[in-house]
Amino acid sequence: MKKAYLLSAGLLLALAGCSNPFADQQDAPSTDNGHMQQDEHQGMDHGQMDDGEMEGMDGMNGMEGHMDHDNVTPLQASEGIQELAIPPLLKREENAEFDYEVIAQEGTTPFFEGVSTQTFGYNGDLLGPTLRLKEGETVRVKVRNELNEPTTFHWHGLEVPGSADGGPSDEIQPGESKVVTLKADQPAATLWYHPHPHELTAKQVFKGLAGMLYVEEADASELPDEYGVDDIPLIFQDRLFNDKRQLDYEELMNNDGTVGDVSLVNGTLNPKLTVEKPQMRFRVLNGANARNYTLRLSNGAKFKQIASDGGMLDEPVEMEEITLSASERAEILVDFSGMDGDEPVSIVDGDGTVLLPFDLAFDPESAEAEPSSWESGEPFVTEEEKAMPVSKKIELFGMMEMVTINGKKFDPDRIDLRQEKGVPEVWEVYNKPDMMGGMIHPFHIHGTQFKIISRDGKEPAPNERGLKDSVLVEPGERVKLLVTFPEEGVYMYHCHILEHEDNGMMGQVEVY
Ligand SMILES: [Cu+2]
Repeated sequence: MKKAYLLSAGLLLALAGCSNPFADQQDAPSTDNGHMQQDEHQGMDHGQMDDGEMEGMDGMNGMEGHMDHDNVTPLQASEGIQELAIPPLLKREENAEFDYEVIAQEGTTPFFEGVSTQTFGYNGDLLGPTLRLKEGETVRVKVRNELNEPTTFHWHGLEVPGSADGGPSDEIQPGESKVVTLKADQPAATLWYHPHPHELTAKQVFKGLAGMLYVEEADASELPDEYGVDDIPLIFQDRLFNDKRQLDYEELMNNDGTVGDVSLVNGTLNPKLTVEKPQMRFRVLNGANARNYTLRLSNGAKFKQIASDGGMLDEPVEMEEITLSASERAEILVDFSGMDGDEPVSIVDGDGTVLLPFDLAFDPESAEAEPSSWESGEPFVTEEEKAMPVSKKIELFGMMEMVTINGKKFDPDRIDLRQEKGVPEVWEVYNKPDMMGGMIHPFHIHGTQFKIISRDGKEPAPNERGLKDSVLVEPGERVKLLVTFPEEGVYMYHCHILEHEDNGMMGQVEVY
C-alpha cells in the first residue's frame, strides 16, 4: 500500500494565460487556454547519489532515492483547469523527397504563470505530432536533430530492420539529418517514438521528447476512430520541477528512475477533457521515465481494454483498472452512456488522485452508445507454443546504478544474443530479487511484438492476450515470452525505466 503523504496546502492557483504545449504546432486543435500557478513542488524521494556514495553499496546505506514501489512520490490531483491538448497530426509533405519530417528541437513551455520552462519537442516545444501509418504502408521520414547534443529517433514497437530502428548506435549529431524508410508491416497498433541516444535517453524524454505513432487498419474500423474527437491519445507522464520551475535533469534526476509529483497528460498540467461522444476510445501511453500507473474511473465504472502494445486483444476485456509500466500502452473503450450525469467522472490513479477529469458535453443518462465486441477465434498462444523449450534466459537485477542484465552492463561493442529472423524462440525473463525485495522492471525488446506465454507458469491475464513489446516483470517473477523477429539487424532489449537503461540495463540481440 502507498503511504499517505501530506501535501502542503495552497498548491494551485488558477490564473489566465496560455500553455497549450502544441500551440505553435501545425493543426493543433484549439483549446481553452486556462493557466495555473503552482506553489513549491513536493520534491520527495528524489535523493541523488554521487559516484563515491555508490561504491561498496552492499548494505542499506545510501538507499535514499531508490524507487521502492511502496514509497513513490504521490501525484498532485488535476484541478481540471485546462482543456487537454491533443497532439496535432503530422502532416504529409508535398513535393519533397520524403513523406514526413520529424525535427528534435529545443523550446519553452509555459506550464506555470510567468515562467518559461525549457523543454524539448518534436516539431514544436513539447512532445510531438502523431504520425499515422496504414497497415502495410511504406513511408520515408526525414529526421533532423536541432538539439545541441546527439539524439536518435526510435520507433518503439515498429517491426523495422535494425538499421531503421534508431537505437543508440544510430546517433544523429546536432545539425544533421537523414531519411529513414519505415514499413508498417504489422497489425494496427498504438506505438510511439522517442529518443534512444547512449546515456541521454532519460534526460531527453524527461525534457519532452515523445510522440505517438499509430499503425491503422487499412479498412474502415468499427471502433471509434475520429482523431481528437472519439479517438484520443492520452500520454501520462510525471515530472519534477526545480525551484525555478525548470526541468533541470542533471539536478533532478534519480538513478533509480526520475519520478515527480506533477502529473501531465499530453503535456497539459491540470487537464480536463470535454467528452463529445458517449463511446470514447482512449489510447493510453505510460510515457513516464519510471513511474507505474494504475488507472481506473473515479465512479467505479468498468471499461473495456481492446488493445495492448502491439494491437488488438484476442477479445475485448472488461476491466476495473489497468496497470501500465513505463512504455506500455493500452487502448480502452469507455462507455459514458448510462452514467449518472450528476456524479463527476475522472481517470484516477491507484490512490484515487484525479489525473484527468471529464466534462461531459451530453446527458449520459439519455445517451446511447453502440458497444463494440468480437470474439477470439483460436487461442492466442497455442498448445504447441506453450510446450516450446526456453532458449534464451534474461536475468534482470539491481537498482540505482547497479543494474545489470545477466550480470552485465550494456556494451555497444558486444552482441549478447543471436536469433534467426522469422524463427520464434522462448525467452524467459526473470526479475531476480535483492536483499530489499527488488523492484518492478518493465522489459522491452526492439524490433518485435511478442506474446506472453506465462507468468510464473500461469496463463497471463486476459488483457495480456495481445501482442506486446514491453512487459511489467514483478520482483521474483519469471515471464515466458514467445519472441519472433520479422526483420534483420541489431536490436536492443532493456529495462524501460529510462535511468536503468542509461545505467546499462540493456543488451543487444543480433537477428540474422
Ligand atoms: Cu529497471
